[in-house]
Amino acid sequence: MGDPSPKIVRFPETGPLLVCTDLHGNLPDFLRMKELFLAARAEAGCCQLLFLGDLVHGPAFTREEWPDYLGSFYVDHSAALLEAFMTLQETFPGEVHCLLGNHEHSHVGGPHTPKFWLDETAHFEQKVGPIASRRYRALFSGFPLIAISPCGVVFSHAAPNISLTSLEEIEAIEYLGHERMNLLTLETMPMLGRLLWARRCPTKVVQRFLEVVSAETKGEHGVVVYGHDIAPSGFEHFGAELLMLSTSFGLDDPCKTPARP
Ligand SMILES: [Mn+2]
Repeated sequence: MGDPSPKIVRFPETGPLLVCTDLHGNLPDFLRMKELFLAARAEAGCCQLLFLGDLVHGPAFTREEWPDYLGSFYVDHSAALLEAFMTLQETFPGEVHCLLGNHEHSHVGGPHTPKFWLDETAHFEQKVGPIASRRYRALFSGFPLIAISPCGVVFSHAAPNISLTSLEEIEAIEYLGHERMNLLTLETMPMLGRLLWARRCPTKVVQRFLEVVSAETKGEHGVVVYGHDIAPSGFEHFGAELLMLSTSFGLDDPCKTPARP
């Protein structure tokens, strides 16, 4: 049976859209986005807020142990961040979204992730307990995979290193049953794996991806914005088609845009 949750978010024609990625339990960064969202909403009368996945699973170091390569210090507040996200989503229905990241997928059918703990999927569920784990799995199961804005931008968690022939292929993706996915070579990964794990993407592949999206939405889509990786200056672009926004960790606070007051 197919998953009934839509895998594609389609944004309205007008209004501001705020995008942020890979918070990995960084609650102050989430609250900053919330503040910007509320301000933009008050000014414009509407606003869309999009996270590109990996809300959860943060570093487990004390301030003393914190390595330089992880950027500005923060404490992992993954569960509190999810609670704040759900509250915001309930308060503003249809305006707050999060794409599925590989870290959320690890709770609903993907391979368990070993970034900051040997098995941080099991670690997180053990920490929050079975009742909260069930709620969070239900939340993650409903996360979409890509978002499309009529202004010409498409959003995904990782680089869209997939050969897409129709958007229906994305709608048909199932999250369950990928626990043993081979993460070592992209070639062996299914479409879902590539959408959640690819760090880069050849120009021809992203151009083809954008052609398919443009043809099916009768739009002119020229850019894919994604996250999943560290860009020390906050963002990085590859050619004209790919814009990567950095993860929260691995980056000093002044390099996060817009800058904190
Ligand atoms: Mn990721």
